[in-house]
Amino acid sequence: MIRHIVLSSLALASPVLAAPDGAAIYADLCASCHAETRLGGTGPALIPESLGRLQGEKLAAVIAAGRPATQMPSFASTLSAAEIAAVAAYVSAPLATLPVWTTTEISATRQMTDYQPAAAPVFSGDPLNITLVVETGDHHVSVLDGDSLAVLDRFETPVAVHGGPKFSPDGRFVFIMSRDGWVQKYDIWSLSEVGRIRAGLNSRNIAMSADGKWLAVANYLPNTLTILSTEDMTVKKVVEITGRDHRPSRVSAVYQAPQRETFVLALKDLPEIWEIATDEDGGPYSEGLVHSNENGMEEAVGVERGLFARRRIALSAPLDDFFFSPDYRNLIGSNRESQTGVVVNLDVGREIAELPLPGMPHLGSGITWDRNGHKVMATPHLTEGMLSVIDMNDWSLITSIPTDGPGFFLRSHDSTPYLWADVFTGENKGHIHIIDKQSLEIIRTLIPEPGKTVAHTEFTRDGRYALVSIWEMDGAVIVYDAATLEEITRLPMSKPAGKYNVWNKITFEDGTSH
Ligand code: DHE
Repeated sequence: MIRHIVLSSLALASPVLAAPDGAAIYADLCASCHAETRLGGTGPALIPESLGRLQGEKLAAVIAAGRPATQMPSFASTLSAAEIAAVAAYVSAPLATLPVWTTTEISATRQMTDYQPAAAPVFSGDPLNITLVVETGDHHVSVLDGDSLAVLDRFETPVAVHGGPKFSPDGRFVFIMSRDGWVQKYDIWSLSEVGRIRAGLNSRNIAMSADGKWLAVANYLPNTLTILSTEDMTVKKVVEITGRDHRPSRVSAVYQAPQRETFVLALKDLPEIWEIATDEDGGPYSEGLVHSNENGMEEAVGVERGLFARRRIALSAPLDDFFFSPDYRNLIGSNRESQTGVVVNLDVGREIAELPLPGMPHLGSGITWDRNGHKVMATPHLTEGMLSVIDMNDWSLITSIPTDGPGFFLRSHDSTPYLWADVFTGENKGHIHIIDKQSLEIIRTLIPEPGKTVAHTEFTRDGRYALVSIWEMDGAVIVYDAATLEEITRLPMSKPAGKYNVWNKITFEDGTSH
């Protein structure tokens, strides 16, 4: 009825074709799922910060066609192309005022289930050889036994999970985050959800403290880091992100630095790195702080101590993508728009080297291994068919390996001589390169489903199987014998994306990105 009035009043208002009113169409057709505020309800938030690259024609195409296997219907037969474009433009416009999302609002979203924790795993397999498969097609996670390859449970997640789930140090609990800021806790032993809370409105990723007590949620919107208690998912602290010059910043990502007992934050809009202590003493690195000032001189700054004490490290330019050396003393960072990366030594708190890194490196997907007595790292590039391999002793570029197209993810395992690199976009998407970690030669290219997206590898605990996603709605996880590279089986899944083995993650396996 409302829609009828909206459209017919438009028609009456002008005999010439009036431009459709995107706001009115939104209120009529979209608000019931996505909320009048556009901040999300059963459907995701529809604001530029959440839509990201889904803009213009791409966004209009989703409104027209809907999203298969979700509640998002097709509007192609309900709305004209001009109406679809108007509503797309409306949801692409920034909100007039930034929403308030403080401890009070976050706490009000907390929902705990009344599940009964099991005293021991309710299944007979190895709980540390569980692999979680994030199925983004219908927003579920499959709990896969890494030995029998049986799916032990399949549970619903918040919409649009992004980034790696984070496991408690003993591997029993896992935390999963959606781009809309929902964080879900799941008990692997009991195969049950524990609860969930909306920690941000537009969130990037999560990190767990080394002692397993705290979970940090990196937010774009608002400009905050939310720290939750992992025990009961209550809000412990909401940290406002403002620079030394009082400008606010989005948090691109947060990482756990286990040896340092800190969280390390990549800030999208400020030339600073933040380190936040996660132990009661304030961490060994919260004292005697130094940073380089505008003139490149080192100067001491105020010492903060105690749980969540903050340290700022000044940079020459913002870095929004990180990789760490295995001892977490050095951080390799890049600004996606620049052609270079820098090495920041976290002990001395300043940049110590520069690296040539063209083609938008995706450092977050980097992995390390030993080669000729040196620790090396490799990172794929998001905009060109290339992998950079870097010597972590002297930060030199060992080689650039040309691939069949831009890749997103790399994986390896201690027990295999190979690394697995996908081609995520371009005409060769779906190719998987198997690369010898010593010769750096591509020894085989797998093309399991020509024309389909095939990406993201994960190994089982012992490295016996390599699991690869056919990243399609009617997709599958392909199980390969990691030694012979022969296909063992396919497990049907709904757009499987990332896969995460408990053991590889909690032991910080070299071949996995952290
Ligand atoms: Fe990701 C991890 C950033 C787009 C799927 N992605 C990460 C991490 C970061 C990141 C910082 C590491 C966080 C962690 O795991 O704790 N991703 C970004 C971007 O900046 C980028 C390019 C743009 C954006 O929209 O945010 C981006 N990412 C994507 C996608 O389009 C992908 C392919 C599909 C999707 O679901 O959004 C995607 N990102 C993933 C996955 C991981 C990830 C599956 C976890 C990888 C892992 O093995 O740990």
